[in-house]
Amino acid sequence: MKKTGAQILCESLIKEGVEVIFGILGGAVLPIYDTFPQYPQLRHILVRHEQGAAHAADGYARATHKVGVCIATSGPGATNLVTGIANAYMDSSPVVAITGQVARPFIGKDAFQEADITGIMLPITKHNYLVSSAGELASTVKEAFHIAQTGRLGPVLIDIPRDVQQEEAEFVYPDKVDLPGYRFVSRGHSAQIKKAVKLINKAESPLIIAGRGITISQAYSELKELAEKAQIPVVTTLLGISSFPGNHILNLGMLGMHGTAYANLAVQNADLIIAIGMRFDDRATANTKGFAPYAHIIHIDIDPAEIGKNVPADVPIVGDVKNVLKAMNKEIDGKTHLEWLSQLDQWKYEHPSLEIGQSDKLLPQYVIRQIYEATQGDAIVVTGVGQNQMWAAQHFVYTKPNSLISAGGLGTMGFELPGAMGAKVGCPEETVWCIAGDGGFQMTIQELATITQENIAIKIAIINNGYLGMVRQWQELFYEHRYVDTKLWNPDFVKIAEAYDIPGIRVKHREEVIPAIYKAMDYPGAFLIDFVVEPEENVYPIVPPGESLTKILEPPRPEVLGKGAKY
Ligand SMILES: Cc1ncc(C[n+]2csc(CCOP(=O)(O)OP(=O)(O)O)c2C)c(N)n1
Ligand SMILES: [Mg+2]
Repeated sequence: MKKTGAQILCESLIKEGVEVIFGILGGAVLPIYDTFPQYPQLRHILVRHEQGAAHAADGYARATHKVGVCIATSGPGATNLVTGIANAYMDSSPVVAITGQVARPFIGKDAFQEADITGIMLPITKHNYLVSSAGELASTVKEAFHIAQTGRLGPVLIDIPRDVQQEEAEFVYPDKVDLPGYRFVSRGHSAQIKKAVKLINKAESPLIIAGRGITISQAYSELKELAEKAQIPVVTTLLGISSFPGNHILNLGMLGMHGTAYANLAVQNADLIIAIGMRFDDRATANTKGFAPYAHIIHIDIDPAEIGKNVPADVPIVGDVKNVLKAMNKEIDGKTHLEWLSQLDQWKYEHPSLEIGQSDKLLPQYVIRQIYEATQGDAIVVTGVGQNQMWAAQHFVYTKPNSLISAGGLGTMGFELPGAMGAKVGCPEETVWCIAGDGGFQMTIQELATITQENIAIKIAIINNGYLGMVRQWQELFYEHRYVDTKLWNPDFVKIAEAYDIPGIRVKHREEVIPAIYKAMDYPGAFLIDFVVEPEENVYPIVPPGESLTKILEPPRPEVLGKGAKY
């Protein structure tokens, strides 16, 4: 039976198991929207800015391990998706973006709302399509979903001219894809695995660096088995947080620019690094010249392009980390590494990096810690970018797999609100906390309307320091305290929330924190807390930009100094 391109698209999405689409309509996607009522199984969530649609699809994808879908009209609708798609690309998040394009006869004529979106998105998508006939749509959707969710995950764009949406064609959904040029390796090479096992079995001070690849391939138990069997301590990248229990004795926390001192010291003193599903991002490695000077490096990643890109690997293993770890674990000897672990304990004692100082002031770290205490880790935390993100990474204890969602690679302010929205839509049973910066929150603040219209019951904690805090911190530490344009005049966020029909309260004092958090959690719908925190609090430890991981600046407050900590 013949169907229109728009119907073929909807039926194909249903075949792929899609339940939710985030988007905004416009002329070039009207035929698609016009068919939505025929497919009530597809829930469309009307956002207020296309950037929000892309971030929501990304948050949904990360929280559910499914593909997130967003849709926008041609021209400005499509270009508004760009930041969100780039964000998904940098963090290997499987998103399929659908855009309307001007009708085929108008392409290349600078038609109204025409933009070469496949050209624009070429470097920020894993693949993209400009669909030239309705007959191609079904196989295009099949391919797009296959590419987005296999190998190294990532976003795929399908650009569909308006007249293709209206054209009729036979609908047959293919069983398989035919992509001879698209290959990925999921099983690691056995000889490489043997080499790695040999190194692990003879290492004296081994260290695991766990990245987002663990979460993507859901290799939590395999990672735990490796760490526990051979007593190997684990440090995580920002996106690797929650791939290994935050309260595990072998977990040293995050490495890198804002990593714990002991995680960074572990990297710099290890004789073997087992880097798993991570890409040696510069925020994790600091200056690569001085990175892990004594270590052999085993690098396990599904993407061969990552091997040797930033840090050379002695034993590269290309494959899905779950499969590779399974194979490796069979051959690993039980070990205790007593000397190494006691050295690490010593560093922990000397550098208590994450102790929160005793203070009458409202410290942002305390706020995050109390959200952890109230939830006991049973929540998904979605952060903004900057200080709030680092405090959320440091002071919440992520005991549950995949419980931190954050814009790591692109560092996109404004991700927090729509990202949290997407996570909550995907996981309605979960408590979702949006930890927002007062700056970042205002970049996608309009999504409060979506939250109310669609009843998305997220809890929003604004870490309101009245500054573009992380940049102010850099001005303080590296630009001799010259605060140029980082101070923010802010609106009354509680009144803003109320205007969007979301209850909110302001918290200015320490003793108000816990009751406010419980009030938010007890409320059945969305709730906002404006935490007016100490404005010039800094994120510590910090490795200054350009330095190597051993140059660790720790907090200069006497009350949090550990014995023997040096500055
Ligand atoms: C879209 C975007 N623009 C600019 C930046 C640069 N930047 C990084 S952190 C930061 C400050 C963020 O301020 P806020 O959201 O209030 O968070 P805070 O650091 O104060 O917690 C800025 C401007 C960015 N990361 N993203
Ligand atoms: Mg701020």
